[in-house]
Amino acid sequence: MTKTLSSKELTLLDAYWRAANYLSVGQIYLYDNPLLKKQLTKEHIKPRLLGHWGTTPGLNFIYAHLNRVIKAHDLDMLYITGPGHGGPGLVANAYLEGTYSEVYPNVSQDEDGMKRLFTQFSFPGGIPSHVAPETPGSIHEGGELGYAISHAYGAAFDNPDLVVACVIGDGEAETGPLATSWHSNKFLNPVTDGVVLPILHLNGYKIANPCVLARISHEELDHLFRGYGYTPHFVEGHEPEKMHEQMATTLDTVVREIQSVKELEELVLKELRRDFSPEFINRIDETIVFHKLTKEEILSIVELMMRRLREQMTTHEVTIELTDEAKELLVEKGYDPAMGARPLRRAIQRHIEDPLADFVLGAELTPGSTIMVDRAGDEEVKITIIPGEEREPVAVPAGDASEPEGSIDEPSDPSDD
Ligand SMILES: Cc1ncc(C[n+]2csc(CCOP(=O)(O)OP(=O)(O)O)c2C)c(N)n1
Repeated sequence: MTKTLSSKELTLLDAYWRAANYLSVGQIYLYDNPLLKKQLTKEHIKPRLLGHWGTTPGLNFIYAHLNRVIKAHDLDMLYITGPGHGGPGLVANAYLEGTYSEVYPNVSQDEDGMKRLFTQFSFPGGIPSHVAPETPGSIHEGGELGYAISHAYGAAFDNPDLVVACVIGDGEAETGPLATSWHSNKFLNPVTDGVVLPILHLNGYKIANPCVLARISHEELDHLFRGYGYTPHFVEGHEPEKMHEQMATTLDTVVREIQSVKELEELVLKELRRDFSPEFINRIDETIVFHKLTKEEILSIVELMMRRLREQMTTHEVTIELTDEAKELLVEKGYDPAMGARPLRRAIQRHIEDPLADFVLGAELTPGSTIMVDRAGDEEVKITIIPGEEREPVAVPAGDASEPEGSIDEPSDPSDD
């Protein structure tokens, strides 16, 4: 399989990440001996430690990978970090890039500067242990957890070309402000606003205590975030080489997804501008792009539609059961790439409701009966009634499967919804 990262890119990314990690560890622990040229002694270690290591390698990892996609896809990007004491990570990256020394020339790009970088961290007269106003380029102050996503969306509003990557700590995710702010995507206009890319950092802990989102199953997490309107991707593991490749591949996929939505929006607007006057265009509040339905989604719609029919049949005190094969047939008959799942309503009517109605009108359904719906071949549905108690099974004549499917020109079924 072709890899996203060449071996050179992988080596460089990993080297950058390890350098940022070293600079972060140095800030937390080292008072002196910044390049470890001398044998490490107790005197080189800070007497009172502040900050904690847990979140930093993750923040640095994401930082390095975002730099790669910014260059690879020519992106305009902002990085917001929410988790706890992530300060050393962000300061380390600003130093590694040279920005820190540009803003603070006394923290120079040499051994002396590095010593100053390490000693000033969380030290009287120095810098705080979280990202603060004095951190170059910062717009989001760490320290009080809960506002990473709100600030990320705030940055994206009215900035159509901006992608805001936002790391959320799994501990931070348990604060009230953060837990509610996932819904900010409802206020985003894909044409006039930028994009927020939330990255949930599931390192399992808020300092030393377990976090809920890291302890629930992938399935539950996936459903939760789909419910909020996001498309989750999982990047997980502990071997750096594999993680780099996974992260690079995932970020490329995500960037392509973002770009295709943006391009589609632009295309729709371009088409509209061609045929409609500006007065009309100005009255459009929002453009919503519907993605193609997957087979699983159509199966779920079959279930929903059948639920309605089941409810109706309860007035006759009968139940309906569909085999998986029958559902497959309905999916085949009821899905059209151009029309989505709209023909499904008609397929259910034609293949199930109509033959059933004839049967209900022509014969009495005994209370307690079960209507079995199965597939009788490539084209047909077979319906069998299993009477409540006393009667033999009765086969219902199948609907006319040769009848043409509803076309786009057909007026829509008023019962469609
Ligand atoms: C509103 C608020 N409550 C509590 C704290 C204290 N605090 C600082 S870091 C932290 C843990 C944060 O956990 P997480 O976001 O998972 O970050 P990580 O553990 O990865 O550093 C807590 C509770 C805080 N800074 N702000």
